[in-house]
Amino acid sequence: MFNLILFGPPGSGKGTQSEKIVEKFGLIHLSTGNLLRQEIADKTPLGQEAKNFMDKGQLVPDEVVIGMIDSCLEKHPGAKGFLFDGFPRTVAQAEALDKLLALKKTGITKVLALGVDEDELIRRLIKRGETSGRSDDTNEEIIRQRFTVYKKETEPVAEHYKEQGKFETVKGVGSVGDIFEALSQCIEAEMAAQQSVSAQ
Ligand code: B4P
Repeated sequence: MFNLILFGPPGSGKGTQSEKIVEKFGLIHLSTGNLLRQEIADKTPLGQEAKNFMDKGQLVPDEVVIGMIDSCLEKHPGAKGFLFDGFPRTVAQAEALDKLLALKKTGITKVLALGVDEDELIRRLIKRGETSGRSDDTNEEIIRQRFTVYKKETEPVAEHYKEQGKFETVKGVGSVGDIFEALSQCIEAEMAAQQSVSAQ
């Protein structure tokens, strides 16, 4: 299997690039942000709990998102691979993901991080908030809170995968097409390396 994590701060373009990657490479897209927003739209108890955290710029509790990912993995037994978008966001989530994948005799192949500076991120999120109706994008204070949480809770996830030699950063500023091209090159190189190992 080819299991990719697209990593980066809020607004770095994970959702934007994920849609293009899954289309080109035939991976199953697992976005915890999208799954949570769907729960909110469906007015489920899980969605109502999640909304309280998301509207404050906080992370939804680990056990909630890990449970969601677990049931999504179960729904796709024959998948060629998964693209994890916005997950894992804490070291506990990363450790849980490693264990879930090990149970399926697979693991994370590569982590690609989108590098974007904070001023650009704030500009993008405020702009998105004007049209998306997303309550976590409309207030600059909440957006800043999301960066604070990112630095404290999510940046250590990068270390977790650097220790495993799987982490690579790609420039996340420029046109969506150019960034996609750079990501595609990394993915193709990784797929070729995986194939040559399995051919040996
Ligand atoms: P997410 O839905 O994951 O979203 P995000 O981090 O805000 O944005 P993303 O990086 O996907 O950016 P996008 O492509 O949309 O998280 C939302 C919330 O859900 C979190 O704050 C948290 O509360 C909760 N949550 C999710 N996962 C969780 C987890 N695992 N654990 C706990 N809580 C969790 O791009 C942003 C904007 O930039 C768009 O408007 C886009 O059009 C624009 N853009 C993209 N690429 C661009 C480019 N190259 N140039 C200019 N603009 C660009």
